[in-house]
Amino acid sequence: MAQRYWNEKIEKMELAEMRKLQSERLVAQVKHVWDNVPYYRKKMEEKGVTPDDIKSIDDLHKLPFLSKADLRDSYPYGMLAAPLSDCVRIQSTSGTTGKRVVSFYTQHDVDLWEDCVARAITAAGGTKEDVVQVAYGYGLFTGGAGLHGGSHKVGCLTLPMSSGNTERQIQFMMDLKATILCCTPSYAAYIGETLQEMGYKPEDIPLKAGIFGAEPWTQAMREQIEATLGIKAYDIYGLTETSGPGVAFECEEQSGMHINEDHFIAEIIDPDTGEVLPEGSKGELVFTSITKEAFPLLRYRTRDICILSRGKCSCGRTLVKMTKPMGRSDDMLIIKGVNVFPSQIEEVLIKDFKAAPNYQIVVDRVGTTDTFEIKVEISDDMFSDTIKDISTLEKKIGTDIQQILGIRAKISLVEPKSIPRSEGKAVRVIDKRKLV
Ligand code: DLL
Repeated sequence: MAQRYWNEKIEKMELAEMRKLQSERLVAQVKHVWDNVPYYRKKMEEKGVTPDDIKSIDDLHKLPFLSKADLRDSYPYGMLAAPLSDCVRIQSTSGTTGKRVVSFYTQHDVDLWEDCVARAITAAGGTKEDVVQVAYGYGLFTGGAGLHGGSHKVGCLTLPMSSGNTERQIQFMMDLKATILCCTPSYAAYIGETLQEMGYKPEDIPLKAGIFGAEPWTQAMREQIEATLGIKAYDIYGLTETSGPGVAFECEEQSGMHINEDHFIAEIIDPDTGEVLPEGSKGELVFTSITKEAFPLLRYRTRDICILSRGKCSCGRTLVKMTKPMGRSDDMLIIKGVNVFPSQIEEVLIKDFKAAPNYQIVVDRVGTTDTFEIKVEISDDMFSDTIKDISTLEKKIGTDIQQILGIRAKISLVEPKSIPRSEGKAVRVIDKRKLV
């Protein structure tokens, strides 16, 4: 098999050399943040740490954590570490209100991001001979922009399809002989189903590989996608806060994702105590960006639960591997690829009902498609037995939710007192999907 490295020197670097590189970059990055981000400097001062205390990666644990709450507090420019005039791009998380995260990039940051994605595309077998169909959403979401940039960097012919319009996707895939498909795993499965319905067999399709991420997916789902599309399906991980996709990527061994450690230092912590856990422990993933100029988050708590391992990989890479995320240490759900916080739904319900109602979010997966239902209890004074009133209200809530989240939910108004009460925390979410 052809060599599948984009940057062989880095991807196969010995651990001691990598730690040296990380240490040098960390020391410089801490100074850069201290000098340019008063918000983080204050956090360091509160902890009694100065850049002089950070001499190598062994001192990383001394630095304070950052969380989504910090990003909200400092929105929009408080974490910016470069002059705005040096920034060339912003990207953002999904959702139109509430917990939006805005990430800034200088041209250097865009380049390093695209470089990380180029490694992922190369590991999936991509070369300049390939035609890459990017069916992640374009726009503020990092999926489209990230895979697009990486594909250009490798020199692939890039089809900037964005998501949706599945028949047109298939038409282009066949006409322009796309060999690599990039989208969420649920959209890949849907494209597969549509192809089958149109009478195509896996061998009729030009695809050879897929690069899928942005949401949890199981091994069973991988096998199904691989069978219906006749491809090898590779996982890719990332988050807006750390650039986007490409923080970690799968190689041909398909047993976890290699983290681009020359750009991101990964730690696993106990989500309750913040204590750093030894390699092999299951805990919350924390990233420190050591090369970014504009938005260099130090010790950022991702809330994703996973395990890191440094076992030998048959691909030859020495980069540490993370398992697929096994869950979250907060209440964020990913439904149809969109990040959803129950509090965003509650806000709409409060607005539409003028009072906090009892509600329950029920998420399931039928085949490979997520289903999303919100059961809302009508209060006694609102109770209406005319079906027309009920369906008007359901429609209004549905439209408002879609405006906020960007995805549609089935709204079911249910009778007063029919949602089970809890003596402790209310059970707001019932997630029936088996994602790990
Ligand atoms: O989802 C970036 C991305 C785009 C990754 C395209 C891969 C491909 P956010 O919208 O900020 O960024 O969501 C980040 O999505 O903290 C995880 O919980 C989840 N996530 C991302 N990749 C995976 C994956 C993009 N491969 C959040 N498996 C992260 C499971 C994933 N969950």
